[in-house]
Amino acid sequence: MRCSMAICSYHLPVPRSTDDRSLDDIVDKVENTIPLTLEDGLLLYESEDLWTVCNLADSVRKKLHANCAYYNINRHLNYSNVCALSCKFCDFYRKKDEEGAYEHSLEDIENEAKMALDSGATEMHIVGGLHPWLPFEYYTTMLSTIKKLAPTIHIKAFTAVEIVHLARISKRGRDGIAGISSVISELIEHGLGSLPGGGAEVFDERVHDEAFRGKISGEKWLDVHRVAHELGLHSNATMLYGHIESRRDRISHMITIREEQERCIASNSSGCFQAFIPLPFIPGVSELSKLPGPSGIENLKTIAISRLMLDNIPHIKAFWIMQTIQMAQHMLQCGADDIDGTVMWYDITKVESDTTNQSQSIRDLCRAIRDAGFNPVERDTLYRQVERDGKEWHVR
Ligand code: V47
Repeated sequence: MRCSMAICSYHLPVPRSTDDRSLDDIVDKVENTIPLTLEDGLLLYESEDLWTVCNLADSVRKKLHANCAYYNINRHLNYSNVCALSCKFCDFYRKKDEEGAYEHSLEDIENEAKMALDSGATEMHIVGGLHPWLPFEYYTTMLSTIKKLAPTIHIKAFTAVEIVHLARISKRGRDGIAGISSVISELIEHGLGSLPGGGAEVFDERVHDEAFRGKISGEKWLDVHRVAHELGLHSNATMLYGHIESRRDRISHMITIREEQERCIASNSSGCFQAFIPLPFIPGVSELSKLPGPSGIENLKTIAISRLMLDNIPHIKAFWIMQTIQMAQHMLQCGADDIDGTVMWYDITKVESDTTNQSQSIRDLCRAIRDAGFNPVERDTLYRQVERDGKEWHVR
């Protein structure tokens, strides 16, 4: 089958592996596109029939995307690791003047944009810590510098947490919707193209207070994305799992995202959530480093269950940097349809190397996707198919 972004209408019966019939009701619901409940989500997690869970998710994924699996040519940029917050799961942040603390100059950022352009990238994904002293102009100049040098590159930047921080430092007020709207509008004028999904963590108050007190609440995170959608930006949503949250917290988080997307679709906002990205907790040298992080099976289940719970989100991303490329291949067979891109430098987490130099060549990404049994499709940030001739590209 040729790959296209259109939703495919063919129907695959779900193959079953065992005599266990406990998932029958859920299979029925999925086959009849009935949204799953919190209890359904928990039953899927508790089931030992991983094969059925994954196959069910694969059947949904195939209905949406047939045999296509998406990747992009991108460059991640972490402009500073200095952060006013001290989230317990994070081993990226540093305090100002602490060893290893950095902030990139606008010259560095210009060089990054040149390298992105030279590599034929379609996207720069830019996030950083909540820097206590960088002025708002640093962020707007960053965007306009990149846009001037590389107007074709889509800038996906700033988590909802950073947006609230920018509203505060630009004296628009920390909490008001008007301030958030005004800051996003100004960033759009300077070249912002969409919001990444970071900073959502898990929307549970107990977990928030224990592991990332001081960060914006779940409601505030949703407010920022709602405003961005109303202003015409698409965005993503993440979930950081495998630390001190429960499976119930994860399913509630997914249902909250699904409800927000429902509202978004019903209100005819010009932007919506495009992808959901479950992020497995990577202990590193964070304050929670004694925890083991989620197992491979938990990771597979979480991807599959995300696909099943989030029936109104088009894409489920297995972010290869955090999942590893090998697990991302398995995940393509369990509900994921996207593995992110070439990346190049990534500083927030490190799984397989000690350095920020974490990249995959286009050839290796495509090989991994083909090896998993799918057709690699290069997409831009908005999931439009890219036609490429070396560094030159256009969307279909
Ligand atoms: O917000 C921080 C998470 C996020 C750890 O939108 C950690 O396309 C695991 O949001 N272990 C940033 N996760 C990454 C992110 C993202 C990644 C890829 C694609 C997209 C997208 C978004 O990483 C943070 C936080 O939730 N994070 N520390 C950790 N130790």
